Amino acid sequence: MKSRTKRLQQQLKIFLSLGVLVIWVGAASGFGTAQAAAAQAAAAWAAPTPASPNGTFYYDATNGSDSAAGDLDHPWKTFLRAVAAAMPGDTVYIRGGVYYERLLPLRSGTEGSWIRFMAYPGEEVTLDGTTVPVPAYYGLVDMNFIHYIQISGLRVINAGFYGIVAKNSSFITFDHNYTYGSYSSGIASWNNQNVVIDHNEVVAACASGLEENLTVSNTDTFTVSYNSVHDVLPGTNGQIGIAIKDSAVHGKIFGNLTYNLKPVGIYINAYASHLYDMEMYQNVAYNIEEDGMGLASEAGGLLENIRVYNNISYNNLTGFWLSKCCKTTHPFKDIYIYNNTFAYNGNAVWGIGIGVDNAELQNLVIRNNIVSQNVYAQISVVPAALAYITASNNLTDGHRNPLKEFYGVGDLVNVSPQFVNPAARDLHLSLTSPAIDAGYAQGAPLSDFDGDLRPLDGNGNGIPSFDIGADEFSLPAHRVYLPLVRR
Ligand SMILES: [Ca+2]
Ligand SMILES: [Ca+2]
Repeated sequence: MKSRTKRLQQQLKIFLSLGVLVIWVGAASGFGTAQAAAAQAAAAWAAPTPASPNGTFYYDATNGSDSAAGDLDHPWKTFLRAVAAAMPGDTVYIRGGVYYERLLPLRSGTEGSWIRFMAYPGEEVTLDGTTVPVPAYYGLVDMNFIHYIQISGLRVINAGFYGIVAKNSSFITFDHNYTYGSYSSGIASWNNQNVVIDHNEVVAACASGLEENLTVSNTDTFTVSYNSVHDVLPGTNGQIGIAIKDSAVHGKIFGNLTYNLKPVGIYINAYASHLYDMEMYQNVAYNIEEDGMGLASEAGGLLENIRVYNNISYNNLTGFWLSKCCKTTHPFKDIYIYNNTFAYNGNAVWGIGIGVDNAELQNLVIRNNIVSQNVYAQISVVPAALAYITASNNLTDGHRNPLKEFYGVGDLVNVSPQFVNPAARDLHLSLTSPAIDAGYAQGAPLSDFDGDLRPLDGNGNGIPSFDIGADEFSLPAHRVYLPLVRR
């Protein structure tokens, strides 16, 4: 907290030197007042702003003027001005430059007429929070009870709390944004519906340790896709990479990359609520000091119907951890772990591919996974959990001790998966891998980590069969002699 206070003092100092305090007196004084300031500003500008037809574009630039026309040749200066003017269907293009201002969308779009705040194509737009006070649990980019909004292509750095956040909102898209050095989450969704968080990069977030780098809490129907969440601000511990938590329901988490973090790469945690219907696939976690990926019910909520497939987790302490943290009850129901590759996890003395530490289970299925060369054990299960697990057709490699290892029905035991280049962590299958065509068909995913369709005939016997692991091997393209067509 000491450094935080110091930083705020520093912020205030720079802030005063810029002589822009007038606008922000309200914002600095407490919760919600920034929104009020925006509303006030909107009211002040209401008279000269005609209702705009859908598709009208406004431009905003650091060298603009709020009394200009707001078009490409006469851009406005502040977000406040653009926010006040933007009507459903409008796009606010923000020109390249550095902005020391919060972006607080004020008006909702409508279905089919979203309001979009976007970086002007090809230009670098930075919102720098260094001198901008943000109240605790608010964002540098923040919307509350707002609907049909897209925030796209912005760089949001040094935010005093969240970088980009939506609360109590619906139909919100955050895409192609970059956040760096936020005090708490880089991107967060709280109490929303229909949220898309796609192709963002969240770097060095959660300097404070509060919340997670990318947080989705109490959100109904969402996609978290192709985000890259990585690294810790020097001198801090950072936090979990991607957390889906509380009563999050109907979610898809796919194509994300998490690395160089401390607690967990991707974490689905019911906490005290009923969290259900999640699909988690084609994600990668590596260089995480604790769990690459994990499930939890930290305060007794039911974690239900979680489908985990085609993920790759390596060079972490554990590949995938089913946690019994943190209270006496932590119920899991209908958890499906199919066709993942968990390899090379562990430090000098300990590390597990799949760890089932939670015995409060109804129906856990572990099938078609490659679990290879993890330091302490490949698949390890606490004895009380054994009765609730269906397991088969996994390939485990590098057994340490029979007492530590769990075996499913028909598992390939202690054989090498023959990865293409394990030293470089290319964990695709090579031509002679025993994982090829050795998977269990029922319930297996119909595509693989790369998006290749499954099942393919990988051994040349003419029968398409599912492989074990995240990769479905395709035979090298046969030389195909096309008939010569003469015209
Ligand atoms: Ca196959
Ligand atoms: Ca493949």
